[in-house]
Amino acid sequence: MDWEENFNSHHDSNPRGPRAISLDVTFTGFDKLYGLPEHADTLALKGTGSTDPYRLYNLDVFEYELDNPMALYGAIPYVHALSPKHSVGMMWLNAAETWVDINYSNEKSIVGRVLSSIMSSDEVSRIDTHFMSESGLLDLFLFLGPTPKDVTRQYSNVFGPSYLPPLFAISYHQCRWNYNDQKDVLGVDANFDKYDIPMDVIWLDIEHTDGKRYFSWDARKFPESKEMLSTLAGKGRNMVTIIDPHIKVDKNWGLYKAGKDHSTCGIYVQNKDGGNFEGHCWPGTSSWVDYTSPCARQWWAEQFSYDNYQGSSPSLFTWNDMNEPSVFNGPEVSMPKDNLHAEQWEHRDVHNIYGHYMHKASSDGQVLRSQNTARPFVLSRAFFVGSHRIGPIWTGDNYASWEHLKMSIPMLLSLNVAGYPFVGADVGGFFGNPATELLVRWYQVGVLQPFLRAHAHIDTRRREPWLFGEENTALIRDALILRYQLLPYIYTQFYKASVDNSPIMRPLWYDHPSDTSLYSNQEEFLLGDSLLSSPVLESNEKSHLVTLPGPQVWYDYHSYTKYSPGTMHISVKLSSTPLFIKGGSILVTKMRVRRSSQLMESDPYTIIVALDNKGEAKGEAYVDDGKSFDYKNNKFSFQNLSFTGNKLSCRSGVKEAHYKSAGVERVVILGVDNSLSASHNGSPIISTFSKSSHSITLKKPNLVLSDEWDIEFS
Ligand code: NBV
Repeated sequence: MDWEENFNSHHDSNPRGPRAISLDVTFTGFDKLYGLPEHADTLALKGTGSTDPYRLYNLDVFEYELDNPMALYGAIPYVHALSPKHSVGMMWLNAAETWVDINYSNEKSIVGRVLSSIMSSDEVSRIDTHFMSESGLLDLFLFLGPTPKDVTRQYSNVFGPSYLPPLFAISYHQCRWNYNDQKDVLGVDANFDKYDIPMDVIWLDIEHTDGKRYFSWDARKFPESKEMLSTLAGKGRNMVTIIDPHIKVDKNWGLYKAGKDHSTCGIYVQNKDGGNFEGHCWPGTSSWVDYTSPCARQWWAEQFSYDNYQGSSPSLFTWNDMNEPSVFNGPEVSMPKDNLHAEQWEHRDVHNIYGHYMHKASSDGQVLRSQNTARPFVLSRAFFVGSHRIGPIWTGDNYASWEHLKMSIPMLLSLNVAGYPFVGADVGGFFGNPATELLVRWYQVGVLQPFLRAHAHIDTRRREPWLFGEENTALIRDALILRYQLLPYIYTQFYKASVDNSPIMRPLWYDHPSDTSLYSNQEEFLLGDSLLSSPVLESNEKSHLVTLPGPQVWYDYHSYTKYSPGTMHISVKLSSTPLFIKGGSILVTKMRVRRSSQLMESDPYTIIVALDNKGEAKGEAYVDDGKSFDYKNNKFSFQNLSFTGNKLSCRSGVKEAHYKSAGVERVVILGVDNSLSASHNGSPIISTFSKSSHSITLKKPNLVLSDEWDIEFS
């Protein structure tokens, strides 16, 4: 039988005929469904009765639309079903094109009738889903909860926890298509110092290469890349260069030839007739590396060695773009489905996992070049189940508009719910020129999201933080300083994600599943378990709506004002970044800000203790060298901090772990009504009580965070 198809000018020979697989799954007794990234759509998934189903097919979509179930760059076919008493997760592990239909109803199924009699309720809500994939096996994983945190743990047991990034990776990244040449790069770097703004990484887009031949430099623009890298490294700063999966077909280029002539395996994806596939991309005619082949991945990883990647150095890291893969003249700007990969798999079978394997091979390459000593950092645009174990992704080509700023929140939350904690959106918006107010607001939101990178299209005006007048530079500086202050806390959240994949950016319902009023909240989010961000997302807003879930109290991060839970309006200015600390938690921060995270290594900590209504609090602090794998040999410290019965205690949470951290320069206790005196081992510690903010500040307690100690209050 002949199953070939035509799609516009494209032809799919479909030689193996129809092999689709589908399954109906009903979630009985659940109110909402979340997950299924990547879509620019609401956090709570919508019923698809009157729209297309949610589509999962990694694509390079030009100017993607909002509130739309259309496919984007990555795919995780995973849903999380939520009700006040129960959460479950379901992974449909299939890398072929997948569509998911969703129907919410209160109609009773047989199971529903039984459940409603048990639960003595009249209505049991049910969510019907229909999963369909073009080919592949039925490989289904159910995580039975019952709480969202249990689901996360069960997910992590199967798909692994998140990767632990180096500290610079969670700091601020400055990107643009393109920083033009060495002089431009060093000028941007110098301006960050001039304007006193912290920054860890400068990025180079495709124009830095020799004719879009990756692993090369344009010799005219970057004649001395190593010197440039070492100038940056001198300030603790790194660089990232872009490396795409398409390889210019150029018989005179060593890398292309090496791939073509490889002796043990095919390096490039083949067309349906078995020749190397050639398509069109940035460099012109190109071939695509077949990352699904372990042998091709090994070859790719070797390209990152300092010998192969001339002009690179240990402070140079990687950005993988266009790895959906994007093929300019292919169907839907991607690869023909009848292309062939290793072991004769059709592209149709592995499409959604292609970018994941590129991400993995690049990351492996960095580990290899460092002989297993330095943690890798590779940003990818395409992703699949398991990519969270490799490195971060970002949400691709967004637009400089308030709508896109707002959309970054549900998009990043959906990714976190689906098991991908290290994610971010281009700060400022990729396309278009953000109005100054929007840019400032975007920084204020971005600094509280897991991956923080400003980026802009080649046709946009320059928008480095100092180009918008002194006042706005100060606002952007303040936002970035907030990020750097919080790095010890954020890094601790990344450590926790590396143990059990707990989300770093969380919907409010995640920690408060019984509060159904939070189920559709996609304007606010939790950063880790102790901070709540309620960003300003409207132009010219003066009065801002905040929801603080109960039962605990909250404290304004900046003023220490105490709030009871509930929904309220607070007044805001352009300088306001509404951020709240959960009562009952303890955070570690660093208040002295330097040029880069690396230069802050030995700076002392400020511990913030936010008491709950019982006068208690607890928290954690993770510290290591921020760059190597030594933590795997117990060279880290994980401290449990607790405040009960008028005593602040710091205890080692992992006894066998040892890493000597910096000291503690300040302890601030929030929610105290009277002045208290503090002492450690009988020696008094200078403390000041603020009546207006109900806080006590202890100065120079002379303690080390990684030691065990107590501070007594009387
Ligand atoms: O490499 C150029 C861009 C890059 O800046 C962007 O971040 C990617 O998402 N790339 C897409 C290709 C062209 C986009 C129009």
